[in-house]
Amino acid sequence: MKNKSRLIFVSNRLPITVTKNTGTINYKRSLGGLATGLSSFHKHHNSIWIGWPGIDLDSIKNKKEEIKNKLISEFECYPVFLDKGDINNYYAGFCNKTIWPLFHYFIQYTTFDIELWDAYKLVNKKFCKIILQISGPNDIIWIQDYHLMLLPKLIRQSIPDATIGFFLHIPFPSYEIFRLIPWREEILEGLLGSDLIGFHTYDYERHFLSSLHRILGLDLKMNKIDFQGRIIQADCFPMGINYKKYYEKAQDSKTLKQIKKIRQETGDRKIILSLDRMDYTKGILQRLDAYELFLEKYPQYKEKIILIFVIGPSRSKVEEYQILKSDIDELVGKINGRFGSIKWNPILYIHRPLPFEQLIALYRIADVALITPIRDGMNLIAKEYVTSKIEGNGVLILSETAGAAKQLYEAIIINTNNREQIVSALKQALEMPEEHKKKKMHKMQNRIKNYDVTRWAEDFIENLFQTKNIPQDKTLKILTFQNKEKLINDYKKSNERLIILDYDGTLIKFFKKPKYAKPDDEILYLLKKLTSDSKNKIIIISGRDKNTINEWFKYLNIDLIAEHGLWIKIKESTWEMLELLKNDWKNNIRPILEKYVNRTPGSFIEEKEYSLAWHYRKTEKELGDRRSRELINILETHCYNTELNVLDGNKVIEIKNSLINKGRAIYQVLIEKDWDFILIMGDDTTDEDMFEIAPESAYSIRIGLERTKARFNLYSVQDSRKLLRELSESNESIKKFISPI
Ligand code: GDG
Repeated sequence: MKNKSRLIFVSNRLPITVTKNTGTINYKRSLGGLATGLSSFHKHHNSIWIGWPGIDLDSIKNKKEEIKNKLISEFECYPVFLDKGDINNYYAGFCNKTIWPLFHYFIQYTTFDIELWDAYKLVNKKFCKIILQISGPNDIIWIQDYHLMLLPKLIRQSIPDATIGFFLHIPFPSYEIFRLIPWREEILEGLLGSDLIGFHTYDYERHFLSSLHRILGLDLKMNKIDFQGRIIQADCFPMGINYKKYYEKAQDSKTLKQIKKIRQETGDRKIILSLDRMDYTKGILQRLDAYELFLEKYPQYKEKIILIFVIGPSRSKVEEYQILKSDIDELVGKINGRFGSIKWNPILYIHRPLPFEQLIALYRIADVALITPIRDGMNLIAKEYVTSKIEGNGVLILSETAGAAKQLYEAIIINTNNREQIVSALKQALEMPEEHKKKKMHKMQNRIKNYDVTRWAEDFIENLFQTKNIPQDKTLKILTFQNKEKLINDYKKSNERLIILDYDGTLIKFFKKPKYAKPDDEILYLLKKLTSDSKNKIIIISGRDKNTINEWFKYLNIDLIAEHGLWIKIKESTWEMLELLKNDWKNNIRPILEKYVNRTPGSFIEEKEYSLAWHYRKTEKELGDRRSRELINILETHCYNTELNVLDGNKVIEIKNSLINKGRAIYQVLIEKDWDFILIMGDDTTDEDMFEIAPESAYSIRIGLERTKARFNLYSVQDSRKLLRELSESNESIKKFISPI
């Protein structure tokens, strides 16, 4: 079973909701865009669904197994059971009090609470546990929505080769909003466990990419993200509906019966339909306000129109929703009181979920659908309405901040905050000539039909497969446990060992100012311990100036190479210049760098004896990257056909004589002896010259997950230190005590 490839949908809620009524367990289809949309796809594909069945574990403890078995056998649904605490802190908490308001730009309703965040992490782990139990090696895992943004990374950690897609159904907010979350890095890294990340619109996609760039500092190539040796893709896929189902249902005899019933209440008045789940993002109060103004401005419509105002109850335990509900009740009462008469209420208020037939009947009969969310990921109701208007005799009014507006641009597009505009839109809609309506409807219907929910899901999955075929970075080779064991064994067996270590980014992490990166006790202790073994020759090689390097390491019995190989100092002797160089070029290059310092806040020039460096680590990421590209272009033109070399380092551009490079600098020492163990570690492009020149048998390691000519990669400075510690402790013959410096 586990070898056969299946599609595993994972979402917070299963498409089946379990309820308990005086001891009896009931199973019914869940409402909501995602459940309704994907259910049809689920039924017709070799797929299973993992999610929460919507009931708390505490109330069904002794029925857990029974429910699980029924969900699996009848619906191909695997439950993740959540207890009351999870539901309060994860679902009602972090999901609905943090992510939902913030991603919809409602900062005023957003709570940042570490307890809720912990619950979110915990529940994502619970989902992961179930997925790991159920999934097989060939399965495709497709995770849905904002409740599970940490899940892709959690799965990836356990199944590195898994095929994982993620789709966000709500907007991804702009960087300025997203950055407010204290746990923004974890959320982005969680999502990056996926192979493909989908959004409804290009706007959401570009907000996401911009957050990756600005928060995680990742380099992007269009919509491709190069992260930890994997290529991840972000793209937009506007979700569709089950077109056929709505189109056919609109003509069904049961629907026609419902229409007759509705007509008994409304007479032949023109019907304006408003239908939402109770939510502050939906712009419900603004809509009522606009309707009130319409009635005031155009009294000729008195008794000729009716607003059928359907609100699906939702999240009724959350305070903001309770307040919204009472504000709506009050406003509806006010409008009906102000404009109504014995024969007519301008608003017919329905506060309950409607059976499907009634919903379709309303779609089919409504002359206007007034859909004006303040923010909405997509809004499937707009698409359902258009599809159900089989005669084309309706008008859609839609706000520009609903994802659907990007696709349904024949609608009358409004700004929710512009009351007057909504009023004019209503008038225009009510008076629009039939021919005109039909034309617009027809165009939108075709678009919805061509990209229905099946096509949408297939498109996503096709792209997921294609993403998997993107040549993943074969040059990235993490030093595995086995390789490391071999390295340590080779070290132990050898008698003539050469260890060449870059400093910044290899032995010590980066600091905002280079002078703060002084060696700490741990690294000095490790180096001292390694040098105390007479079989070891240790060289520190750095781009730094010789005085700093000397000052920091003068008490250690090691060789030093400074300024990328210009200077060498063997143990206690004095510094010697490896190449004889001229320096007059600096006068031409310095003014260029100075201009860039003035234009780029946070950048500065470091002047070394035989080189100039422009540092931009403290500059705002995007600006620094852009300026560095510009500067490199200018410098390369200047240095063309000279003996100068422009080095693109880690947040630094360095100009120096091309005769100086770390590879050339270590060449002599590499051939000086028949070394039986060589270890070379470095972290940036300037270290690549060493990796290139190293003999095949050498252990060359690049710190950080960049493509490299080195044989291996290690994740971080901690890992390189760990390796040095293990080497220093591996040799039993030098177990004597060495005091830390
Ligand atoms: C998210 C995003 C995005 C509503 N009332 C009744 C009822 N519904 C059905 C509608 C429609 C669905 O619920 C609501 O669709 P939305 O598009 O508004 O989606 P949400 O569930 O809010 O959630 C949203 C969507 O995901 C998909 O990606 O569009 O932006 O927030 O299908 O028909 N159905 C019945 N009675 C009701 O009273 N039977």
